[in-house]
Amino acid sequence: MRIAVLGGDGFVGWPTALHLSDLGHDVHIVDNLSRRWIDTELGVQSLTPMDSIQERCRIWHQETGRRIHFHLLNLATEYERLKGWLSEHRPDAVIHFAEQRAAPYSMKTDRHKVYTVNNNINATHNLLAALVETGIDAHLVHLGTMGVYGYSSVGAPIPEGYLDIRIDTPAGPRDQQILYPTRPGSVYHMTKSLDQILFQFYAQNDGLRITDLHQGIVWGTHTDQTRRHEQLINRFDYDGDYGTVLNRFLIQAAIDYPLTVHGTGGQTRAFIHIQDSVRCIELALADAPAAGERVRIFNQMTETHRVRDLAELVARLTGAEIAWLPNPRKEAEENDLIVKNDQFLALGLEPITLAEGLLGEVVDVARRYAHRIDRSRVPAVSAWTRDLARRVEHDPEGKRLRSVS
Ligand code: USQ
Repeated sequence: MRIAVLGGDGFVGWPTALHLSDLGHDVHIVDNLSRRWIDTELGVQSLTPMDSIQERCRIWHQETGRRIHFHLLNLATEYERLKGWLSEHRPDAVIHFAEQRAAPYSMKTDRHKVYTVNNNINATHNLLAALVETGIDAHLVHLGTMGVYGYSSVGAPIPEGYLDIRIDTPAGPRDQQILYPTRPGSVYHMTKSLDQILFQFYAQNDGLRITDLHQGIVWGTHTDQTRRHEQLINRFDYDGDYGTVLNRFLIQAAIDYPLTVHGTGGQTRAFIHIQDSVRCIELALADAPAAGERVRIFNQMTETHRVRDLAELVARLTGAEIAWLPNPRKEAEENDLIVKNDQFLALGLEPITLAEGLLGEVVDVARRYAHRIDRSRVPAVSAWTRDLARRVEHDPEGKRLRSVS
């Protein structure tokens, strides 16, 4: 298949492009390199040294003989170019990762909120409108998030996208399936919730064939393909905006930094290893809905964990200390989470669950590149509200205290 990977320079996009190219697909990365610009804005860099996208593609060709093509294009602002690109390349499938993906970044300031909404919603809508206009019958696979469901403890398992409901009508009770009501916890998660409505409309109105993957928190760094050459290494974020919880704990353990648990650590979240993430995309691609069918939704996760249990596990394995910090986010202190993921299991996914070996691998990567870490960028300081901002802990290491004692 000819596959366009929109956002193929990012944390999940890059290993996905490699995985699909390895399977023999003709892969085209379309990316505006915004993630690299955001690193520059924030004054941070990936823990792992990342080459330019052109260099990464050159190394892949050198190692495998396969070509991955790179196209510099901004989906959100260059609508006509996007349409022209689609007409020229006519992909069989489009994988859409091209959105700003960090909740803390989306909550930093009003400017970051506006950027995240403009970028994410325009990118998605431009793509949908362009697919209709060019008449390209590509299967669109979108990287959504488990966060659209929200984290209130409902007690019942979260279904894959649709909720069975019964409504009372004058003719008696009627059963229906509706999109699971969204309850986003950040502006970023809100954009993914809005995406769902855009997808619903275009599937129903224009028969676009769409799969939406509600992904959990990705952990790990290497996949089978990124291991093949040092310059194919994946990006790895550790900073307070882009680093995600388990990877942050592992890096913090590697550099002898206290594990930064927000609040009581009673937040339960869904997780998936990066290797399973790319495998799920392969499985979803092979299982496209037909034109006229509703959007197919998968829960792309393999297990759930409570944040404090993860911190305690990492502390036990590495001897790290835990810092219990005021939570910069407005979120439930404690929640339960039961999630259905039957569809991927039925398609043959064999989940990689949290194992000491894989956790150790991340700690090893972090130790190897520890010299690249700026400790002052580790604290999560983006607060969800002004009140919370006053309580944010800027110095979980207690460095200031130590320096005067
Ligand atoms: N947390 C800590 N300490 C930290 C960092 C985070 O306790 O140092 C807590 C947060 O308060 C939150 C939980 O860990 O309760 C998860 O935070 P996260 O940063 O790992 O994940 P999140 O902001 O939800 O976003 C990440 C990705 C996003 C993806 C989402 C999947 O950045 O792109 O959509 O995970 S999910 O969480 O299932 O919605």
